[in-house]
Amino acid sequence: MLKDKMIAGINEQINREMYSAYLYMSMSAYSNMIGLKGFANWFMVQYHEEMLHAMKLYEYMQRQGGDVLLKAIEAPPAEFESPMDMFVKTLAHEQFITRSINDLMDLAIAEKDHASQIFLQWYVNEQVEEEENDNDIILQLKIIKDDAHALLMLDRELAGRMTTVPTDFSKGIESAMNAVVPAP
Ligand code: OFO
Repeated sequence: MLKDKMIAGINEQINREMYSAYLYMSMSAYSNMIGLKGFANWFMVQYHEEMLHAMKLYEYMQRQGGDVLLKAIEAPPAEFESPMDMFVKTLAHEQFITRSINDLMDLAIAEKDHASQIFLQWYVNEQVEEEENDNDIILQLKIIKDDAHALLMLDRELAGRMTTVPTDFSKGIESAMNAVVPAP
């Protein structure tokens, strides 16, 4: 059973994860538009990761008897200055999401909501990985600077990122996770 404050917080987090998906979908479209198909792939894989984040919250809420209340998703920016601009904005957004997850965890602790604390632990770990991935790519882009050849090499590398999360949630998260074939 979830308390009202936790229901409100999870509904807000569902919206933030959906915005994250929307933001990375927009960055994917922009990357395609400027000819960086590897970057476009990386952001589209990230879109799928964010949809999983939203769907896990959606399912947890329903399993706990809370009312899912979907809110309008804000429009993300459609244009960016450069690959570096996209990743700096991605990192800033992920740091915002980390703070949001930490606030939810603080609430779960204050409310003595043990089930939500265990559930949110997955997101706490996930945010460490998300920020690390963005920081790694920002460091590479700093080395690349204005070297077009090096940028295309990175683009080729990012083209290899595979979607390793489920994309069909019709039978629930667990069944979707079991259906995913692990990357070789
Ligand atoms: Fe990118 O971690 Fe969810 O939002």
